[in-house]
Amino acid sequence: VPEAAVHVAFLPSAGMGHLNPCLRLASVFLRHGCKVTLIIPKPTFTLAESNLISRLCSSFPHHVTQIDFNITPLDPTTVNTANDPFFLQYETIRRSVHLLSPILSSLSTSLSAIIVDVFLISPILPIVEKMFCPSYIHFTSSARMLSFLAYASVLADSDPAAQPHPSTFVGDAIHIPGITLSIPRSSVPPPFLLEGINFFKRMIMEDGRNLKKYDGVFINSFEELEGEALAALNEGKVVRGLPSVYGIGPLMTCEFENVDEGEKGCMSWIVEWLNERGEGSVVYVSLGNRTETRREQIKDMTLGLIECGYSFLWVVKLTRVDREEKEDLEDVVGSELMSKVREKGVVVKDFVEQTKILGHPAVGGFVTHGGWNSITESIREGVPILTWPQHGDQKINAEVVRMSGVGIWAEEWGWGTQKVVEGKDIAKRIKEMMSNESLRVKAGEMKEAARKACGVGGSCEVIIKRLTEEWKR
Ligand code: BUP
Repeated sequence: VPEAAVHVAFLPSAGMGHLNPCLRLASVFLRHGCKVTLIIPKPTFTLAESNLISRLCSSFPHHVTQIDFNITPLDPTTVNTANDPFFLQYETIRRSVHLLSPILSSLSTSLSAIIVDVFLISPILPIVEKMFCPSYIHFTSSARMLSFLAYASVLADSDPAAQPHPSTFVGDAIHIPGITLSIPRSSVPPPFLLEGINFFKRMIMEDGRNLKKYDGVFINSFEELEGEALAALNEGKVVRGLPSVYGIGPLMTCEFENVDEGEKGCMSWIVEWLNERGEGSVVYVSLGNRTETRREQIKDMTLGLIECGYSFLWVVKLTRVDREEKEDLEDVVGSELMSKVREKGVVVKDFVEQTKILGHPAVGGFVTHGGWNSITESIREGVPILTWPQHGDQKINAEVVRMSGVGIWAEEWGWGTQKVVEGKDIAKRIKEMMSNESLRVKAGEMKEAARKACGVGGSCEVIIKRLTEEWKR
């Protein structure tokens, strides 16, 4: 195997929402003939993550090297992470970055570039600044969210007294220069508005500023979807001095993501079940990888799905971390309701191959929490979207869905973690998504634009070719 001229290192953080796009981006570089080194925080957090990493490494044995980054466990009681195991993992990785110094300095001279996950912007900066190669951030959310991150720290700097209390400078809405629709206070990620310092708030404050010290930002978005935000970021309207923001999306699902026949688990019968359904007749429901659906909501969700009248495939999470999943849906909703569920739909608790489901012709709509990967995966397949934000950046992403015309946002439901939405309201919104012809047309058009952007000669290829040529010099 000839030695590749360009060698790129990737440092992801935790959770499939970060790992999936990181490995897809790594695959883009592999397709362009680069060599890739993955620096993986160990132990990996979920089973889904470790399986995915193994599959990428075994698919490209000569071009991908994996280096373990052994993180030091933190005492959870010493960290303010709002009891979120994912936040605890992020914080653990952030506090372990000093252990990367020897690894990165030994790699430094052989690397053409290093691409670091958004959650590590500030902690890793002093280390990457000493390296001999350019460093980039991989931003795993929308360009609209990146504008928020970049601009919130400017707002905070303009009123240093208010820094510990962003509530005072957020006001009713954040008006970001160059972005037509402002971000209402109700869409701001909730931890940002809490009193006192927390993981998320600190990240926004510090990282927004430190972003400028990197050589660029990779983002899973594209012109037709978020042209205004991408232009505002790149033209210095949002914040002056930001590095280039490279819209290399929508990232494609890759061959290495295919699960081996023997490990397919529920996917084999899900595909068989979908094969028997009419085109565009099934609602796919998944509120993400990091969000367990609250007990109080599960019953109404079940009622809503039964009442909507469509067939449905519901991926339900009863606990946050997959290793802890023990109960069945029947234990939660009872056998009577469960028999009604079985008449119209299927419910699974396992990790599914989501992009395969979204790409199946039977799927006609997607009820999603609004994780940015889920949104872009749905867009790539032309599947209309109903967003039900649960936390974090998801309301900001939901606005992108609504503005682009490819889906709707049940804004009146608020955050999924706040109140119980009644079954009849869920059924009403699902019917609206499934029967709205203009959504379907717009989703089809956006699918075409997405395919062009990531196809031969598209924006992703143009950017990657340009950068890899620059790195060779
Ligand atoms: Br659940 C689930 N199968 O069963 P998001 C998720 N995924 O392939 P998140 C599966 O995980 P954050 C499943 O396709 C997407 O690539 C899905 O990322 C995949 O949301 C990823 O959509 C999930 O960005 O992350 O994980 O909640 O909250 O950080 O946005």
